[in-house]
Amino acid sequence: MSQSAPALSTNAFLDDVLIGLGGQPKSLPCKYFYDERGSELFAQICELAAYYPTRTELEIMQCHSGEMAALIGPRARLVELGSGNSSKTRVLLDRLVRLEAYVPVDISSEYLTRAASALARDYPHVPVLPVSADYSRPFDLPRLLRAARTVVYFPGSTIGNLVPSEARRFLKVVARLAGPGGGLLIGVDLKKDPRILNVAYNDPEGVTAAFNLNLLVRINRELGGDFDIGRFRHEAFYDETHGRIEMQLVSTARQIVRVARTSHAFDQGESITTEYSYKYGLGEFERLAAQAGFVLRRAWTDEKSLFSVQYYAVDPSAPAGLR
Ligand code: AVI
Repeated sequence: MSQSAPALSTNAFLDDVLIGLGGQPKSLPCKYFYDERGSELFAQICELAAYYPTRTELEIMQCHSGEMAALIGPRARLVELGSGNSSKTRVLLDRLVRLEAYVPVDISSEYLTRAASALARDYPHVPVLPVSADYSRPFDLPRLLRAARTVVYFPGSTIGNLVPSEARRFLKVVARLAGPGGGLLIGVDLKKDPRILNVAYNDPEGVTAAFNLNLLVRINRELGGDFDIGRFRHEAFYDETHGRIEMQLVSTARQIVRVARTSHAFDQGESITTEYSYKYGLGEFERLAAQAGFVLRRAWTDEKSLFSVQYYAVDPSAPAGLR
């Protein structure tokens, strides 16, 4: 509960934090996990034995990249959203024929520049045209004269961090970006035994806990907050009703926290929701994508059906408003 008037701010991070802490229940947007330390911790999560999505998606890519490349076809413009270090993309780039351009889009220009120059060195025949942008907002693509089609690549099941209504809206924007004849190659985490999910977000090494708590460290550093990190603990659980992992930071004491001249009272056991990670059934995600103007061409999964990579075409018969 916010006990004093929020400070005036021109800072989106501060605005979002004050709105989230003022809500009931309290929440914080997961996009703010990724400062430098948060990105490092996320990279460590991807290497954990318990966190199956990254290695399983890579395995699917390695097994089926030939088919994926055939569906994408020659002379495409491949646009990767949230490209990070573009590691999974290399598997595709090894297979794609006469790619007109690879356009990595990432909010972190530092990551982007590093990844783009490494790719340009390793794939000298592929024009790499990085775009530094927050892909959740409208942005322009570099103009190309010859690209046959635009294919958007959105790996990592980042789509799962949006609630389904936001995911649908986001996919509509992607369909518009890809345009007529375009496609979408997307990584989607699947529903499974909740025990596997619960361990993946509660790793014994405590890296996910550190990743979650780092959000409070970031608020303290960047927004002058006074969160006592020792008085919050990480919690993550699978909510079967909503089909999602919910991550929270739980206050272990009754306490008042100050952020930018606002006070926020916590009861003992009160939580801040920091992330949802939705898991889908194959048909369930296909229906969501169809509502955004996509038709499924092919879905690949691993042997245990933990994760999927799916290729969609922009539906030529979808009404313009859907695209
Ligand atoms: C980035 N995103 C898809 C991850 C996920 O699994 O939802 C973020 C994450 N949160 C905790 N561990 C990983």
